[in-house]
Amino acid sequence: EKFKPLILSTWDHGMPANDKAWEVLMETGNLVSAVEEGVKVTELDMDNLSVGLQGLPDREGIPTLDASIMKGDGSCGSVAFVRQVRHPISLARKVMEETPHVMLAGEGARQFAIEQGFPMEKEELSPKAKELYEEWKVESRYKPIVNIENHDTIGMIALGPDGKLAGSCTTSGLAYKMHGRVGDSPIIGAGLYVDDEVGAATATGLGESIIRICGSFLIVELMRQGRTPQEACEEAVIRLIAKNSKDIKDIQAGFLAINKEGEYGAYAVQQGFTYAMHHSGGGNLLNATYKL
Ligand code: SD4
Repeated sequence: EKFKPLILSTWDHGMPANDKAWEVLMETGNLVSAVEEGVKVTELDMDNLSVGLQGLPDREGIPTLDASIMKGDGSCGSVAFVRQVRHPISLARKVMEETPHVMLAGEGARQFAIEQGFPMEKEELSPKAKELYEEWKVESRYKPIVNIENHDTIGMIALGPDGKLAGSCTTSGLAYKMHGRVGDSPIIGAGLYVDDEVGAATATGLGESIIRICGSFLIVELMRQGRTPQEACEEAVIRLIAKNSKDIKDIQAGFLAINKEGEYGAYAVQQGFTYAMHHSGGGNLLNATYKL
């Protein structure tokens, strides 16, 4: 099956995000704006506890955000460990378009946001995040758990009508992470990679396990060598399991890929990874196949 244009996003919240991205693509023809506006829907979704400032905080009770955006010509931008910014994906786009750099982190990213006129939000937990954080503090034990709220990053990849590609990825990262921890989502090649010559890939799940294998770059390179998107995602999961074998029962990670012909694939370590697809026939939610 091939679709062009085609948009894929991680998890159930990918549905409304894809709807928005599709609308922007149809109205403006701008693929980067489509993937930015699409995931901004999730950054504002108060029910999502893994994306945006409403997400679960780090151990100190502070929400810190990671995001990246990339075009198939190699342009990219990202922000990591940024505070008080409602739309880190838009800040990542500013890094891509307005600076000579690819990545800004922490206080420097926040200063750049102020300079660019982004409003600074109060550093307050959302009611739901506050409640869960207070519960967590009782034992303060950090253990990644498969497929619950702390795995809900949105990664979006899109193929435009002209065969060009773009992607975006945004997250509040793992719940109760150490202060300063950065995941895969803002790391170009880990959480997101896009190359117009080949295709695009994005990741969700335990960032450490994804960074270890340069997951999204790996998938694009496998597709370059002739694998289908599905085969490339499966190979990446096998590699991820091999490099993270000791704790694998507690790890979830999932990948999405599109090639420039409009074929797509999805695969996860464990059961439960859903993803949203949108093409000219409309949108639907699918269950990824999995290895364990
Ligand atoms: C991270 N990959 O920071 C992100 C978390 C995630 O769905 O995907 N949640 O490790």
